[in-house]
Amino acid sequence: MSKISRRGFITAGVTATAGVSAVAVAAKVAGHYGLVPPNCHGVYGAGETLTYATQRVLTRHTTAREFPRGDISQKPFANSVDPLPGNFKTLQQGGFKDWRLVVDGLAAKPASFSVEDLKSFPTDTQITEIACEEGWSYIAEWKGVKLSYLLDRVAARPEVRYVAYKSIQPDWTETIDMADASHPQTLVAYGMNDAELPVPFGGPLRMRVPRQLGYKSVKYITHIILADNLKQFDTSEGGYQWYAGM
Ligand SMILES: Nc1nc2c(c(=O)[nH]1)N[C@H]1C(S)=C(S)[C@@H](COP(=O)(O)O)O[C@H]1N2
Ligand SMILES: [Mo]
Repeated sequence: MSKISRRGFITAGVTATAGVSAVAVAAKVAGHYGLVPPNCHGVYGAGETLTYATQRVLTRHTTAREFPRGDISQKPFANSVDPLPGNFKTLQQGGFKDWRLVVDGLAAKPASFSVEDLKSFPTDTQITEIACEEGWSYIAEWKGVKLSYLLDRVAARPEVRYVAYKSIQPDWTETIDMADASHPQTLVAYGMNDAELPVPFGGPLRMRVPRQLGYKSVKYITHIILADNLKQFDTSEGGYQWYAGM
């Protein structure tokens, strides 16, 4: 995510609550079972490990809460974004007809999809809440195609463990593990509240990861990369947690 720094805000709380020694033990156990998130280090890191490991063991198969239509927020709040680059504006003027989502990396059949292509695939909708780490949230209906469908479509190789996705905004790349990438609620969204996804909310395409905090739901996505490790990606998250479960 972009370069805002509030390192340790959440993990400091977790660490304080759990007690440092208990957390350190949990971190050791988590390391043994492959449950250490990739940017974990130090005492804060141990706190993050505890959160991630707990979530992964207890909630791997759970779903984010879905809401009735009447709960959709009347005034959803679009968080501000850095100025969109010139190539975005050119694509926007063309009604996003030339927008492409490339899906490659560890895939037997890498592909490049237009928004129209994505709309021709099986459609999924969900009414979920997006929550920013800064404290606000809103509920909306998102429409799109399941990320898992795209993973199948490009024939993701069995060694894939992480999925990265990049925005046309150069600072915005995020990564998730397969528990979230193949989760039925993780969508590549092109619609919101029965309309095209508006630009302030990430149109024409955004990732929706409703089991994690808002910054994992990257807007204006152009590239999805399937990988077996995270070394080539920035997992510093601008000081926030890599695993932002909610
Ligand atoms: N490309 C891009 N994606 C982004 C952001 C951004 O600035 N640029 N902000 C993130 C953050 S911090 C949050 S909380 C959500 C906000 O989503 P919203 O604008 O629909 O409220 O988008 C996320 N995705
Ligand atoms: Mo956010």
